[in-house]
Amino acid sequence: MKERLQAMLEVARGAVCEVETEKSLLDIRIQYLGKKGEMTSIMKSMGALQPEERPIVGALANQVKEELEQLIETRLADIRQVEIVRRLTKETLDVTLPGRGRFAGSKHPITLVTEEIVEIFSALGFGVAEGPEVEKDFYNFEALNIPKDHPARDMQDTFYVSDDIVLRTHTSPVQIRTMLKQAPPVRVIAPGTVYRRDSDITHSPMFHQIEGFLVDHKVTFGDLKGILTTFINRFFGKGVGVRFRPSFFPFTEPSAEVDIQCVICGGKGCRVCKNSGWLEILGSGMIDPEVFKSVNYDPEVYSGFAFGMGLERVAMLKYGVNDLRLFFENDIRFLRQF
Ligand code: 2NM
Repeated sequence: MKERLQAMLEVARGAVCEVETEKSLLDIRIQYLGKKGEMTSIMKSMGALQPEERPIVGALANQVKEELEQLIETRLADIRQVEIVRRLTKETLDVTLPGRGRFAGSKHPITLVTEEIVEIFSALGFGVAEGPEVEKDFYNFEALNIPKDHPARDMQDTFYVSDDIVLRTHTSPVQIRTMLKQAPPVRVIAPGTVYRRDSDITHSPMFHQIEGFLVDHKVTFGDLKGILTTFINRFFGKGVGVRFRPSFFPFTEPSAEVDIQCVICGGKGCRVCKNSGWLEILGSGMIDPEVFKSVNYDPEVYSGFAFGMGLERVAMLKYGVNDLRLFFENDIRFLRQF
């Protein structure tokens, strides 16, 4: 029995010394000291000893058990120490490196197209003007030759704050305010938020526009075509097809809508251009003499053109966004792509 204990201790000592990992050391502990381990089985077989031998062998067994436990503890500490040294040499941390940048936010696509359009018109000599979003009926409608019974004034389309005060339905009131303050020559664009009583998958009650105008002596429809074609070539790319189509607005005469060749299908016809090959992107025209009269410009002396465009539509075409609602939901997964 004594020999068996001594022999077991020697074998275990060898195994503990050879082992390299914490995992295999713990396996050894189970093998010798576990419930079904060798130590336990030796302890159990002590019942077969002579009664006078039992205390002697029992004391030795306890001694061997303790020594075994001690061996394993020491080896475990060694293995852990070796592992720490290994990690310290292998894993390096350069504390002089600059920190990783956090996502700092990005500009909203509507902001991006606004900035780009403002940039293009600035290069063409246009200034930028802003005005109130809560506007007097006079600036929003009356001065723009939109008579009291015009469909655009219908309760359907306009948010009325009171009888005389509306949420502006376009940024044209900014042009009116500009003309009332400033004599020609004048060229200004007005970016901003506008409001209409319209809400479905393709209409938001709040959206964004840029309108612009230019007034001077002898401004012609040719000037309008030149400026707007230049703008389109710079914004959508040189060589994109442009066409001017007769239209009607109360504040311009003649009026034209401006189409570009479909940027999705290249003019072949697709779902986005409803198989026409063309996309409407601008309204425009020569400012009506009635508008000049409301701002005390002499229509016999001056002429000018004006135009307007919806920024959500332009942003959808430019960035290939197929759902208007994405601009207003402010989902970070959408916004951080710009
Ligand atoms: C458009 C289309 C055509 C326009 C006219 C004026 C003003 F005040 F000068 F008369 N501002 N904006 C205008 C003209 C706007 O948007 C579709």
